[in-house]
Amino acid sequence: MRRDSDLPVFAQGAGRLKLALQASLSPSSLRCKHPGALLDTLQHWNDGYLNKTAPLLGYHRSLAELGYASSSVDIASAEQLTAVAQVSGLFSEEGVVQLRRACYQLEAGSTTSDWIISNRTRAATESSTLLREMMGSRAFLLAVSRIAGVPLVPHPFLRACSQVNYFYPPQAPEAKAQVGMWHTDGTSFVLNILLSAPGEYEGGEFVFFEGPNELFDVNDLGERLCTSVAKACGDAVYIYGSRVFHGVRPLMSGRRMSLVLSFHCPYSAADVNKFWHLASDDGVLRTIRPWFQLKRDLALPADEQYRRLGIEPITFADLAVRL
Ligand SMILES: O=C(O)CCC(=O)C(=O)O
Ligand SMILES: [Fe+2]
Repeated sequence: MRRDSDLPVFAQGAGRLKLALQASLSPSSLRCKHPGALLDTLQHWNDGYLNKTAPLLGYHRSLAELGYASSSVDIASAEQLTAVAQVSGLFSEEGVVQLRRACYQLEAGSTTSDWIISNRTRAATESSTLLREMMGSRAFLLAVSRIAGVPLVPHPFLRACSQVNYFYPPQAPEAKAQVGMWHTDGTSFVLNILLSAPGEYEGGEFVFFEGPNELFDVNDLGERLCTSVAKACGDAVYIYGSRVFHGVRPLMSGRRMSLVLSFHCPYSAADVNKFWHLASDDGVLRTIRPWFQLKRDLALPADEQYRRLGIEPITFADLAVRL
């Protein structure tokens, strides 16, 4: 019988500080290296990999419906911003096939750690032509922006922007199960794309807390514990990651693969990423320079951010087509 507290909660406060210091001491050669072009399928992105019709949103809650009175970005209200949405049919069949291929190939560059997600390949856009071009595609960004409720660009913090997660059951009797601990993300606009089919694994449910962060108590989740119904390969769960506690249950068998993409709203310099969140992953020293670069990138005008991507700006008017 599973209990609500089966999943551990990721370290908060002083515990996270400790992780940051530990991460600072681990030699960088053992940590995630740039995996290199061998991991690249060299497949180009094609907007035909998106479905022609708008994706279907199943379960949908705004930040206001989740219990937040205000939004953390000045340009949108808590009513406008999506907190959680189940998304199906975003990609065409061929799109799912290509995404799966690209993410399988990136597994050779994955590393295992005791961080929130045990086994993953970070900065996936750096190693995959397909993912890099997809994140730069206006059609893709527009589709995600409509789900989110605000115009988006890829998150400028490269290592936080794209990640492929690989979950397996424990490989030996004593081994720890790979899980996604209960956590909130360092970024706010997050698309979690499931790239395994239902028959390929057991367990591994994406769970989330249907309430504001301040009510989250792992020992008393009650009615607010929700399990995502995203099941088919290519389905996704969009979340306002910094304000929705979520996690992935341990696997009983098989393999579960997911692609997690983070975005930023370029019309607001507000960003919830915390130095200590990033440093708990990478170590303090390795976080300092990218941190200051992030602050500079966030301060750029929206038009400039879109110009750098080489696409026409996505405006609030473009979002008017409601899904
Ligand atoms: O694998 C998933 O579906 C979600 C993982 C997650 O929450 C994360 O990478 O932050
Ligand atoms: Fe997450």
